[in-house]
Amino acid sequence: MMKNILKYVLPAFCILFTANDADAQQWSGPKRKPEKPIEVKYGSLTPANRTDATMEAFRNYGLGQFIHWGVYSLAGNEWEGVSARGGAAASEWIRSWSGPTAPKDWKNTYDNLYKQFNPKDFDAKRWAKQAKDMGAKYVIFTTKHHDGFALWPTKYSDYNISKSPYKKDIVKQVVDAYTAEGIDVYLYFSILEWNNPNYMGKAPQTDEEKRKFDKFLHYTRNQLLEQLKNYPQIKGFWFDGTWDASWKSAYEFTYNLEKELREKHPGLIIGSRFRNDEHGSRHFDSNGNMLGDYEQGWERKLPVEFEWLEGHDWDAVMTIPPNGWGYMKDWSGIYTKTTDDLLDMLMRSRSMNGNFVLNFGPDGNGNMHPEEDKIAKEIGEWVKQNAEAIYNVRHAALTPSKLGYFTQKGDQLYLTVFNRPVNNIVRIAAPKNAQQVPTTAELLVGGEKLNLKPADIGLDLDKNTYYDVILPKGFVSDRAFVLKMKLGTPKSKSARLMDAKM
Ligand code: FHN
Repeated sequence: MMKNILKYVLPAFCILFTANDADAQQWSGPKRKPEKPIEVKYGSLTPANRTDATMEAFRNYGLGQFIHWGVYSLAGNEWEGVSARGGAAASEWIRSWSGPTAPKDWKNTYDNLYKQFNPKDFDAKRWAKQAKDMGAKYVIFTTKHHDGFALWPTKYSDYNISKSPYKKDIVKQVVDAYTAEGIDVYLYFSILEWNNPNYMGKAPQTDEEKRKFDKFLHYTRNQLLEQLKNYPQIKGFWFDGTWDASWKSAYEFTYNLEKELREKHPGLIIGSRFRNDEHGSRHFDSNGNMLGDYEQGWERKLPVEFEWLEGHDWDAVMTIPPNGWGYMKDWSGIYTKTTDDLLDMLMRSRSMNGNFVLNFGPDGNGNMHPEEDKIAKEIGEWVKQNAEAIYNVRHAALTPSKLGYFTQKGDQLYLTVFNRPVNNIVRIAAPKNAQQVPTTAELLVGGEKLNLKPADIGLDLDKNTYYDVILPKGFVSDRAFVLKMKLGTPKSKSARLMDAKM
């Protein structure tokens, strides 16, 4: 048994996790910086914190939707009643299913599945309407995942939607429907392709390997230019599968490709996952400068400290199940995030200037999982009521609250309370030297004015002053609620208290 786990199951997980392990440290603390600057020729192509309208819009999105859809959705993480759990790293990775539970000749079965791809219920307008009702301002859509199956009729590979019974261009329908709803579209594009004979994980060594990989690079370039031409409304690309040594070795090509894409499509947004510098540094070049327009490594994780972000734009992409981006028929026996969990993550992201992107994995017919439908509806109801605290807001320079998350717009301060105090007094801490402190408070929903009073609790060595907002008697809320406060100059300095003598 153990032998089988080592032989079959571990490699599948290792592909997914070692790939990301090397970069993992980037996302859980301050960024690494060399002691002395290093010469970097293939570094960032755009200024830090772009100020153009497209990037400003990105900053203000707040909430996004990710959709993983493809041939893997037909399987739903199982095949003929046998679950792929434990045998494949994630539902959209089911092609790499291995070990004792894997069906016989599985890869071959998978590679022929597209011949059954005929999603009878697919209606991009319905998805777009749902996303709009949820409050999403942008969508990231998988045009091609690691299996290489293209959901648009690409001229550069036969493994594409036009060869399936469905035939029609799915990417076009998604781009058009979401754009019509006022939702910006970003195309997810996996560089890595499992069944492309010209793709390889290792850096090409021999002339033959170099020739093949070069072909692959040009194929990738062609597909990207094709997407820009076919779908000129898109705002950006969301790249994935860029961690292999082969892609990393092509830093000159990828540098020029990024330049070309940007020239062809002014304003295009590309995250930090696309390419690396000549020293192999991904996301950030060897001097710690970001490679791309925003941090693209917050995948199923969120920053703990605002300072870790060093002022970069960023988004976090999140699954509802623990992992698994493509459709999973069976959600039993695993913890799936609740609406409250997700709203907490949304507001945590917003409090640190990030966007929160929630993933959906429709089934092979084009229907969302019923639980996803429910969550989207619940999120939408909450977001609609509390929109002011979510969109067009920035990080507030106040002492972080254990009760929830601050966001700010001009002199309006919002505290989204997730942990309601038992005494109904929401205590807000402002640094003693703060130029702006809360002066009035109300409930965002309903606008009821609340009593706000300074609370000079006189704790020695304390760097804060406090403001207590009293919740009305009988106030009930079955989800997080937002306090809206007006910021103004502090009315009086708190009395200088005598230091304790010990
Ligand atoms: O391997 C993929 C995975 O299947 C999924 O697409 C996620 C989404 O961010 N990206 C990769 C893992 O980092």
